[in-house]
Amino acid sequence: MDYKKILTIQDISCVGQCSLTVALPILSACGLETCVLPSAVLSTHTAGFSGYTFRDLTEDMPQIRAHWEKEQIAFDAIYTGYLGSTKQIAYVRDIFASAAAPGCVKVVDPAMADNGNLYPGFDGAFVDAMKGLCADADYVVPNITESCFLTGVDYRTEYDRAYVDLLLEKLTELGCKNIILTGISYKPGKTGVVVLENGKYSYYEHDLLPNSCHGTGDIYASAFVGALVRGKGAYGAAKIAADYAVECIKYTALLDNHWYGAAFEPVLGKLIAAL
Ligand code: PXL
Repeated sequence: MDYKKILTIQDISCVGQCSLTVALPILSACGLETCVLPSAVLSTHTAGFSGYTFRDLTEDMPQIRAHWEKEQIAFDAIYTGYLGSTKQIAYVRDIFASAAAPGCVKVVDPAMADNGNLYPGFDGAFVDAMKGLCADADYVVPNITESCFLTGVDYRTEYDRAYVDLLLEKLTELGCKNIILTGISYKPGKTGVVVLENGKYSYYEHDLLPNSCHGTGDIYASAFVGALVRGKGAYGAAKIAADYAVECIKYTALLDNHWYGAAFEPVLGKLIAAL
C-alpha cells in the first residue's frame, strides 16, 4: 500500500483561497495524509484586501518540532509555502532536519513575490534566509519574480531562453537541486512551466488565459507536490499541475466578481482523475 504522510507549512489565510486552505484539500484529494503547520493566521491574504489581521506563529514552531521529535513523528514529504517571519525560516530548516522520514521529499515554494514585487511585509533579510531554505530542498517552485529576488538577476517581462537559462544557472549556484519555474512564456498567448531535473531542461507549454487569478501559484505548487509524491515524476507532476491550474482559472472566469482567488474545488475531480 502506498499511503504517504506529508507535512505542509504555510499560513492560514482564513478567507482568500490560498496557502493552507488550498494545500490541505488538494493534497488530501491526491490521496495523501496531510499534516499541517500554520506559519501565521491572517484574516485574509494580503493581495487586494486592506486591514487584514496577522498572527505570527513563529514562537510555536520549536515546541511543535520538539513534540514531534519526542513522539518520533516523521514525514514522507515536507512542502513549505508562505512563511510568517525571517526567524521562522530557521525553525523550518530545523524541522527539515529532524522530521524527515528516510527518503523524505522536500519541496519549497519560496512564496514571497509576484509581478516584480515582494509581497507586503517581506524584505531583503527574508529573501536571504529563503535562499538557505531553497538550498535544503529537493525541489523548488519559484515564479520569475521570486527567482530574480533569490538570484539578483533583473526582473523582466519580456525575455528569451537565454534569460531563463541564466535564472536556472544562478538558482543552481544557490544550491537548488531540481527547479520548477512557473509562468514562463516564450510566445504570445502561451505560457508554461520549465522543469530542470538533474540538470535536464524540459518545458510544458499551455494556453495563457486572459483572466489571471490570485492564488494560482499555491494551487499549482500543491497539485505539483501531490502528483510528485504520488510518483508521477517531476515533469509528469508539473504537467498535471499545469492542466489542473488551467481548469481552475477557466472555471473562475465563469463566475461573477470572484477576484480574490481561483475556484479550485469544483474541478478537483479532474485532478484526481489525472492521478
Ligand atoms: O498566494 C500566496 C500568498 C499566501 N499567503 C498570503 C498571501 C499570499 C499572496 O499574496 O498574502 C497571506
